[in-house]
Amino acid sequence: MTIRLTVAQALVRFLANQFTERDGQRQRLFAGCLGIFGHGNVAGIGQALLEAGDDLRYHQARNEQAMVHTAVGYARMRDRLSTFACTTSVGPGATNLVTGAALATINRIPVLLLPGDVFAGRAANPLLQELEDPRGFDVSVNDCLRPVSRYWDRINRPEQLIPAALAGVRVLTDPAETGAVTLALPHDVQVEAFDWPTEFLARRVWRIARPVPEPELVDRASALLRGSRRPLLVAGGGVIYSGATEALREFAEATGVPVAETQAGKGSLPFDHPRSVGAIGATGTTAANALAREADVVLGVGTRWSDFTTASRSVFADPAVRFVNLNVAGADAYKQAGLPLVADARAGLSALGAALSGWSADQSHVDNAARLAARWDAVVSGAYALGNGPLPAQSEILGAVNEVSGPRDVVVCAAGSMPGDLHKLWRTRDPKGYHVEYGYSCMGYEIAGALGVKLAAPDREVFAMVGDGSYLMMAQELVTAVQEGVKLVVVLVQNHGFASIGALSQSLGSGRFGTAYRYRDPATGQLDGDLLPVDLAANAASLGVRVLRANGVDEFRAALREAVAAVRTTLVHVETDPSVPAPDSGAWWDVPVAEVSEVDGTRAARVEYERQKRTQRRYL
Ligand SMILES: Cc1ncc(C[n+]2csc(CCOP(=O)(O)OP(=O)(O)O)c2C)c(N)n1
Ligand SMILES: [Mg+2]
Repeated sequence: MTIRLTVAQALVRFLANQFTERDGQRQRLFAGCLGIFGHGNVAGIGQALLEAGDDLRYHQARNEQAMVHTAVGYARMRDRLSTFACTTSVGPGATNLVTGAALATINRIPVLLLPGDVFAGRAANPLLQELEDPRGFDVSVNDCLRPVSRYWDRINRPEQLIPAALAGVRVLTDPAETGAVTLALPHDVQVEAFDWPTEFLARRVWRIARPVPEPELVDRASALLRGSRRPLLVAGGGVIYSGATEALREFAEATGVPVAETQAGKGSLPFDHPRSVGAIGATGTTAANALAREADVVLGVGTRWSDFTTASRSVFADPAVRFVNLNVAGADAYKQAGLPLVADARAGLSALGAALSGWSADQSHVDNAARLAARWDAVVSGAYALGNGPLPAQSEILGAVNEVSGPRDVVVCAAGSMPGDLHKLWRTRDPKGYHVEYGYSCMGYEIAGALGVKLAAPDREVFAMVGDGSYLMMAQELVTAVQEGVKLVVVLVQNHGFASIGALSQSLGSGRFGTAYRYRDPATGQLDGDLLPVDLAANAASLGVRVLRANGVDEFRAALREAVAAVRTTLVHVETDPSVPAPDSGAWWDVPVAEVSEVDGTRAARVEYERQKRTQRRYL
């Protein structure tokens, strides 16, 4: 049996019929298709979406990069079991996807990208917006998407769609391989008709695997832990995506091993769980980092050991430290010369828990961890209530959001000084309550990503935490939120520039050069004049959202309550003092400093850099 459809119609029908299943729960793989139309997709995928209607609902975005962020926000919130497809025109619409694709792939979040591509038939090339590479007409700007995609293909003939679509969905639904998948669609091929086998378009259910670890390696891991005196568990995003938070809690309660969390893993345990020691690494707590420094065996679960997590390979300081890595991706499981348990986090934790039955960590170690965690908790309380004036410190704003938000609500952030402050200070009460994109830390993810989070979890309040820099880079999806009737609470923290990079610059001896939003001063020739008169609150209001301006923490808290009570997207604008950092945890981050310089500050920073550099290890 065959059915005659265009390539675009067949693809849309195929996408509408893909499902995932895990633990007996089945859902559509594609909740819909985000898109912006141009000549490269309007008559192909656009026409097919028109015919498909609610079988694959179309959502109009404002910017192609932003729509990938929205898809990522959605897919992460749905633990990677469901996502969006993203359709673009040819040329600039397609290359706008590159940043979003990199973000998806680095964070291991599934997103399907469908950029239009140049004529496969080449009847009238160069097409408007075609690169026209003189070395060969088979190259187009879509080749930029190859290194940032986990599967990339170009559909030059209709029948190629069958193996390409199946391969693409396999990658999207493979927890170890997932990321951005790109199917580039030449716009003449999109509208070509073909007789498709109906089996290709029939409902297909992709079972999300929970691979189990090798029993022999579980025994070896268990022996390592049984012999440890100061074990530490580091929970990464894999714990949450796998739905392993309950298994983790049982493991931690049975063994007493303290649990630290990466950015993506924050929320693996509630902040006040007796075994929780909070964030680890460059933006960690003093508790987790003190335990890391002394740890003899570190059990990493679902973490890819980024530089922030390891404080650039300096925080695990015991020369004899050994790692056990429970990870569904082999490449991560073998890092830090770890004992590799290549397995699903939930399956692996229960296997390891069973092998450790009857064992628990030394009581003195468990008590020490609890004491350190309590000490950090008091530091957080202090940071929430600094009473800084005349402008509040950022930590007070985060404290107010934490207080006003409900336990199941979600905080979303990505770049600037807030992700680090949130990692240290946010009191997470629900596994899905903390959503900081720190794989790519991409300015502009905040609002677009929050839109995806809210689409995935309409029953939760979603707080998008946006710095003025991130806002200026990408705020336009507020219009999409208004259009779709999706309610967000946006907290816009105005500190007149890149406070995070300013502080980094200062610490490296470069005196905040080029990081504030200030006029060029004709006298100095530098960007150190008066503050720019930008009014981002007025800007947000012009996009159709409700705006509340708050001065100080009390007004901010009241405005936030009003925003929570509102039915439509509301932005609360607050100015903060960029000079007050979050409490320090003493961990390092490797940012190389100039080896020779005329600037005193740089030379001093270089001395300190070389000192820190000596604390870096290789873990061989
Ligand atoms: C797309 C992108 N460009 C550049 C950077 C580098 N960067 C990281 S934070 C930052 C400044 C962010 O400014 P803002 O949103 O105002 O937050 P603040 O630092 O003031 O807290 C920059 C430029 C980035 N992360 N993403
Ligand atoms: Mg700023």
